[in-house]
Amino acid sequence: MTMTMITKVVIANRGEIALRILRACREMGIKTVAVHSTADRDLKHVRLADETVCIGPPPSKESYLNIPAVISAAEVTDAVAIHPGYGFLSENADFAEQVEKSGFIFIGPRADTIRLMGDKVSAIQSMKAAGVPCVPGSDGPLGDEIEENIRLAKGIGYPVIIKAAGGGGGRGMRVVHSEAALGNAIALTKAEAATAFGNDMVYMEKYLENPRHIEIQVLADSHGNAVYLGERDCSMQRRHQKVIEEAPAPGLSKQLRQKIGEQCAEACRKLGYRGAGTFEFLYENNEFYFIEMNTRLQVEHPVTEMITGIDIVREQLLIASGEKLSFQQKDIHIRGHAIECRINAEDPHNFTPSPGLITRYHPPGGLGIRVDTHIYADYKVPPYYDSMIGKLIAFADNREMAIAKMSMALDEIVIEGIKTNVPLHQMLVRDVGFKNGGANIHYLEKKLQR
Ligand code: MV4
Repeated sequence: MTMTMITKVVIANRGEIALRILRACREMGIKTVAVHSTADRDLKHVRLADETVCIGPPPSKESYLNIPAVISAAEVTDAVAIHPGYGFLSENADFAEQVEKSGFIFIGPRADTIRLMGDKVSAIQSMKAAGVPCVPGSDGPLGDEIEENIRLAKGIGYPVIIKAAGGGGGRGMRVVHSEAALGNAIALTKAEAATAFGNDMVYMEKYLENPRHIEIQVLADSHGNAVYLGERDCSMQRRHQKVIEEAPAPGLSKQLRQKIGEQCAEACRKLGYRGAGTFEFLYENNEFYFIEMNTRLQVEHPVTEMITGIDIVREQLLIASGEKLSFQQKDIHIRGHAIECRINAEDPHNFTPSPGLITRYHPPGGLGIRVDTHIYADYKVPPYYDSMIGKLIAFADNREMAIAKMSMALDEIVIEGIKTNVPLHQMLVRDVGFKNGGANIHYLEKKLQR
């Protein structure tokens, strides 16, 4: 494996994660190039970067998703590597491939790994073969013969769920409760998938009614070493958007953590996985069921950093430069509890976006409080992008104390000029269902209905 000193990185993202990546680079003595749209000249990381390149107009398609524009920015600045952050081009296998073909390092997994995991059918087949527990299901794409599909569903047992191979993150799925509804559901999901993803392949799984969403963070180097950094519970969500994440998952035993963690790390070794990654599971009745793998840095990575003391972005940069992991599994210790609240520029009652000028901003602070945000007083939140403007992370010895800290921080933070979901978080951290821990993926939506 070749070692390449990464001396300059293009940050192909915006907002808080671009700033997060810039900070890691700066600590390591790596020069940074901020690429930005014309709407993003005032982003904090653009001001801090060593170099900046405007890559296009506000719409993401013409800027942050414009592959030739991003790669050109690396060329004109003579950068060594490109960090894609999350969203945008981060899980685009063609982008990763073109980055490497252009002579730059893609800070992430190999392009073929991204492609393998992007197809949910091949992802599940690979994981099953590598010993990761999966949801009982079709073990491959559904064929056109309805009799065969009926037999399959009967074997799995209703309810079943039909999912698009090209979907993921909640797109392209349909729950089926009876044999009578099966044929139509498959046809509809196929038709939608063909339009949405250009791929009508669908598969079938047992539908789990009340699972939690627990994910395992892994790191793997290019020398065959892989470790797991514990899990995160991301069950507190609305319409497939996570609202609060925490680590470790309430009530998960050390033994179960070690078992599922080892299975994920071993799968990384078998697959030749490289970089940071996340195995997404549904968790029900003390059992893990793999559903998808994310091949990127995730929004909620800070809760894992807080409980392990490992800087995940720094590790991504070291792995990309060809270094071996500097620690083994036995060196990784989980300590305390971390909770993250995603702060969105949105109406806390109807969830509509609320971009505009931030007239006043006072961050909270104190021991165990971390604020990952790019906002500042007089910053104008543009209307073109995701409404998340920052993350508030609380870390303490145990969950109860982390909740108390978070509650204080939410009462202390001042963001004026725009609406934010801080009031929603204030309500949630006082909610008995949240305080008890271990709520399932439907909890928040049901609570909001009441
Ligand atoms: C499921 C499921 C129940 N059973 N699969 C939604 C997002 C995508 N990543 C997978 N999803 C689900 N797959 C089976 N077999 C329920 C969901 C699901 C969900 C999963 C994680 C987090 C939030 C969710 C909200 C609704 C449904």
